Amino acid sequence: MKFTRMSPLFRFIPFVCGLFVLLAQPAAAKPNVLLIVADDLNELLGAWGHPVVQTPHIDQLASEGYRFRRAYAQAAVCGPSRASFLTGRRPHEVGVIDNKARFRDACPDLVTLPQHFRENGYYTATVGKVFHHDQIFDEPSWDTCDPNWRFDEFGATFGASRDVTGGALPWITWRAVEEGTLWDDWVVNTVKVEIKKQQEIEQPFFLAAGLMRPHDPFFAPKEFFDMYPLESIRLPENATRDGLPEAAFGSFDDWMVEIDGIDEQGRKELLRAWYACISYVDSLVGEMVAELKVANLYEDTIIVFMGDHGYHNWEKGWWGKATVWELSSRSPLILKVPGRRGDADVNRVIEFIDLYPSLAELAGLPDPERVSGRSFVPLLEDLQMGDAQWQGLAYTQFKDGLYSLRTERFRYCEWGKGDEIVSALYDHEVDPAERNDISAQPEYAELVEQFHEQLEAQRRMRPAADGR
Ligand SMILES: [Ca+2]
Repeated sequence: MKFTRMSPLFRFIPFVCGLFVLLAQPAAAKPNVLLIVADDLNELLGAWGHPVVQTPHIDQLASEGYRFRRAYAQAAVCGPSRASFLTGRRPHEVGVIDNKARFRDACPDLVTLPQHFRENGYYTATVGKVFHHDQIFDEPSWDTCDPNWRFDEFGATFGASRDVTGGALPWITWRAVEEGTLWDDWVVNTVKVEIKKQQEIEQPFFLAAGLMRPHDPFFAPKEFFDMYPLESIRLPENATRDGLPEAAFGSFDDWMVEIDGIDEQGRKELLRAWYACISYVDSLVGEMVAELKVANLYEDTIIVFMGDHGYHNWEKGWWGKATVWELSSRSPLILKVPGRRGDADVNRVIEFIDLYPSLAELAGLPDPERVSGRSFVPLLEDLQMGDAQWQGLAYTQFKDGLYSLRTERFRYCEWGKGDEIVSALYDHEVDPAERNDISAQPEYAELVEQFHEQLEAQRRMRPAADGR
């Protein structure tokens, strides 16, 4: 397990910047930051009230921090969501609306969330998938990155498994593997080494850990499958596409045919594997938090635990992400802040891009420049804050064809392009499952027009011409 350092010269620059900042300010202890991003994580968590899935470590962390009940990703797929919340800008603003684009191509000189901490005296390190795949090691962002992570599981020692589409969609495979043989185990072991190292480093740290689960393939150690006997698995209600527009599922026609063909047994096996993957993630979160406590750093560290977008587990007849409904757009966010209350729900609508200015404020850093998110710290100080002080509004998109916005009460969706756009409006006060489209009702015509204009403005966004 080799941890690769950057060149000494490269490390010297932030050190000098950090020294300047330390000299320029009165000495005040800065909190450390541990950012844990789980891939495709949805709300099947004990702390979110799920009756079956066991997540004791995440629940404990949530009980010591804030649970954001309505936090929304700006894109319903990995790369654009991460490029967005790690820069504080919307997908079109950083030129990343699919998993292939790179934000440095459109905005070579922007300052990312970890980079802002680094430029203000923090030591920054990343392990696993935090930025998307080939952007994992974004040089301006990190002092340290281990380059060995790969998006595969070739090292796993396999046990029982099944590809429930018979080879048609190899990603829809579950496996019960031998303990300690997955990449996420490597991520956590590497994070532990980093945490131990912090005891010797004077600077505060910003440490980011990217876990691969519950993302497909649905591999987890056998012990987590054993927690959920197959006969106890119940498929969700609302598991049909009846009455929903085809356009809402984007360009997944081929996948849809195969996914529709999975029988009830296969559906239950996949849901069981999802439960196992989330409980596995929970155990890894527990390991990292425990290591912080052993290192006597827990009390001084802001901990963020989040997904990168949500996921459908058969709801609306879909197994996957990349819709712009509630289930793909919303993802759990837990925030533990030293010296602030715990066991609190934040119920207002926030966007993931709000995280960047919020963490900067909580750490006492200068406000970041050009971010489109806004600090949610005022919400932490007044959990009952009303509409006059906080107008909840969240945008989510998939590529350039699926867009939606969420207010405190409504979700409005547009699918398709130009004259082909299909739209829907859902009232969450009476329709949290988003089944009853009310967009054609005359009393909502004005609202629909307003929401349409807001989505048009989203479509028109582009990166700044100066590359910053
Ligand atoms: Ca993801």
